[in-house]
Amino acid sequence: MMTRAYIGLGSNLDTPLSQLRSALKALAALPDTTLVSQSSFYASDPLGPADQPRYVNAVAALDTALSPLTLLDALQAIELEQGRTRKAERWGPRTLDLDILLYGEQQLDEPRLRVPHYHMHARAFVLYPLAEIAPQLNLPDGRALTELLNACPFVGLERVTETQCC
Ligand code: ROI
Repeated sequence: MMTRAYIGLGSNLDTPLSQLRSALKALAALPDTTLVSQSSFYASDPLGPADQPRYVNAVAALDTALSPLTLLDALQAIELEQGRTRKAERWGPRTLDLDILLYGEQQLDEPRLRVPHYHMHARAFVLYPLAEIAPQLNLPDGRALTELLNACPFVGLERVTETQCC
């Protein structure tokens, strides 16, 4: 059985756009998984500590037979392969962040994994790329993505292409 999962991608170190491109290739190569679609890339100022580079974000849709925790393990392995190190600083810069935003209609609250992702409801750099690939989406709690977008202005987001970006 395949489940549609949405993955948030983010990077603000070591040429973020190429980090995201490599990560999308790695997602497409996951076992028992199909990369269904990917959003454009969006640049934005860091949320959290301001003394770090701008981020590039995107969202990907996967159809996967991996369980949520197996998928999480696979995403963390990709982060590590792309040079991510876990630093003490909370909300510090990173080469690659891969978050499970949604996993089908499931709501999970486990020590390692909370789904829907706990901050996605209010983050423009998650909601706008997600809306690009899944405009009709409803969250497991019944809220429509469009409703969340109405409460979250497109402020500070910039759609980027290869030539414009870091
Ligand atoms: N800020 C932006 N703009 N994009 C991110 O992906 C992002 N990720 C984070 C924090 C540090 C909260 N800020 C971010 O983890």
